[in-house]
Amino acid sequence: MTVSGDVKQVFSAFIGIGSNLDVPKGQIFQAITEIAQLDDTTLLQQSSLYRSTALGADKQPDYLNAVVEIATALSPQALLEELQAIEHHHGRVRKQRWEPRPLDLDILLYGNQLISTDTLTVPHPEMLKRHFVLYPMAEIAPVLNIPGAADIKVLLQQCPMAELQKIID
Ligand code: A4P
Ligand code: MG
Repeated sequence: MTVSGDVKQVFSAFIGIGSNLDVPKGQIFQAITEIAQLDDTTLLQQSSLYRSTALGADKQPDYLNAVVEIATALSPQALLEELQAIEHHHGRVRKQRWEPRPLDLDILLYGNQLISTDTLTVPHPEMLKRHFVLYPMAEIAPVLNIPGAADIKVLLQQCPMAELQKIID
């Protein structure tokens, strides 16, 4: 007997979450709940929260950041669109790059794929040098290769924790 029908392939993906407006801790926990409720998606792991000064902008509130790992059968583009819809629910209005925001969701990794389209670059191009991405990611995935780059342990050695603070509740 043959079994027919679509079999959806499931990938592990890492999502970077950032917020520096409107009670960032609440924004991040709510976003994690919403990510966990996406179709064809399961939340696997979530990091602690990390506080850091806003990169690339003067006089902005500090950021809180976290990283989650999901298992998803959504395509990379479908996942991006779902994450942008969540950002939108959280009152994110895009005006200019690197402005303060209640919620920023970036696809850091999608399986071991290298993706370069008009709307999506994965691995996220800035992640390799950002302490607020690498430390929470290493907390939940200490043994991980970043496709096209290096093992996360090597990247951490090149990226001091500096003023990044892990928040223990
Ligand atoms: N896009 C391309 N690749 C991706 C991806 N892998 N994940 C496109 C998500 N989006 C991706 O993003 C602009 C476009 O990038 C999207 O339309 C999507 O098609 P955006 O979220 O609208 O704009 P943005 O976030 O202002 O710009 P960008 O370049 O994504 O900024 P980042 O890299 O997100 O940085 N300081 C601290 N301490 N912590 C932070 O989290 N974040 C930023 C923003 C600046 N400073 C920070 C932090
Ligand atoms: Mg972004």
